Amino acid sequence: MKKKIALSGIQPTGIFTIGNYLGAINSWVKMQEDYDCIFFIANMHSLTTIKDPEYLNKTILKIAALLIACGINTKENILYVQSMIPQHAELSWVLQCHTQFGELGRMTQFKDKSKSNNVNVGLFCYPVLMAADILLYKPDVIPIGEDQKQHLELTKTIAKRFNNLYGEIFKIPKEFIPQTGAKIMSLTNPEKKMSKSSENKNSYISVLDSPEDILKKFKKTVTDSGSEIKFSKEKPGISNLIKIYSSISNITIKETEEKFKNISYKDFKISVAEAVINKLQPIQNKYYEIIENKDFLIKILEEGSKKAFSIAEKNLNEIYKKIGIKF
Ligand code: AQP
Repeated sequence: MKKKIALSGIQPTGIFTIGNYLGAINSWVKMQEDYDCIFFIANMHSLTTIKDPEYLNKTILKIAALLIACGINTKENILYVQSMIPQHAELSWVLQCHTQFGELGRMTQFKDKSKSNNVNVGLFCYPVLMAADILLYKPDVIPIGEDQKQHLELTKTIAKRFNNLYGEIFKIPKEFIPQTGAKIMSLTNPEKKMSKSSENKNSYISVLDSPEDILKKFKKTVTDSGSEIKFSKEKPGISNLIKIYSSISNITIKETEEKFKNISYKDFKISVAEAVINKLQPIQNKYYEIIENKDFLIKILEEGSKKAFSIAEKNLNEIYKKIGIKF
């Protein structure tokens, strides 16, 4: 029987964090069992923030190597680079003509990222390109972190609007959010999400951080004035650590609370750091093997892009015919 399709992407804005890993990549790896997966490196999205060609180019290959090191199986699934498929940008334009200005202005990520003076139009239109990324391949499910939920809701709204106008074109995708680790927060400000492009290196754990750095960063994490290892709204710092420990160790929040019930904050931080170090060690070892072989990585991305192109070309042709811009 034909499997359902799952699709998701990651921006090459930096080496990914344990937030990206626990919120997204870890579930991508698990989903390979039950779905035909399409994964892409969202380099067009990263142009909204990165204007450094050499850095961007190198990071694309690093992300590809990391995904493979984490367990993405490129023989059975598709891994490609967004910019190799021109249909993403083409469909994005079509969808922009069916999206309201106000809808994009309400996006939380845009509001957060547009606080500085340097706000480009790409940042505003980002969710429409994301809608195009998804709808182009007619996937069934989208594994994402909770931070992307609002963007996926907008994707569904645009798809329904489109289908109402032109007839059934797009499949309405469902989100898949992992139960634990859905949103990992910054280690220095637990009110903000952990981000790979943050200027403060202590705010995140990169999956390639050394054991020494991981321990140092966890020891410095912001916690609260209490002493109990308890998950609650009033304890965002400790709750974030509990979330990290639970998802890394594959146990529930309750089980983590129980396990560390008579432990000090200081010792708990060390235990979280050790669990993260142990989880990342094999991924790092594999990564350093793969990254040496640039030709192998480029070949995988080119092969994946060929497969993605044939799906995207067929689907965009259908869309163009339906909306009356192709004979
Ligand atoms: N802190 C997080 N907790 C859980 N999941 C997260 N994701 C991102 N941050 C967290 C999930 O990772 C996937 C890939 O993200 P992305 O690279 O496409 O974009 P992003 O959400 O903007 O991630 P970053 O790390 O915050 O990147 P920058 O710093 O470049 O903006 C997505 O599924 C996302 O939900």
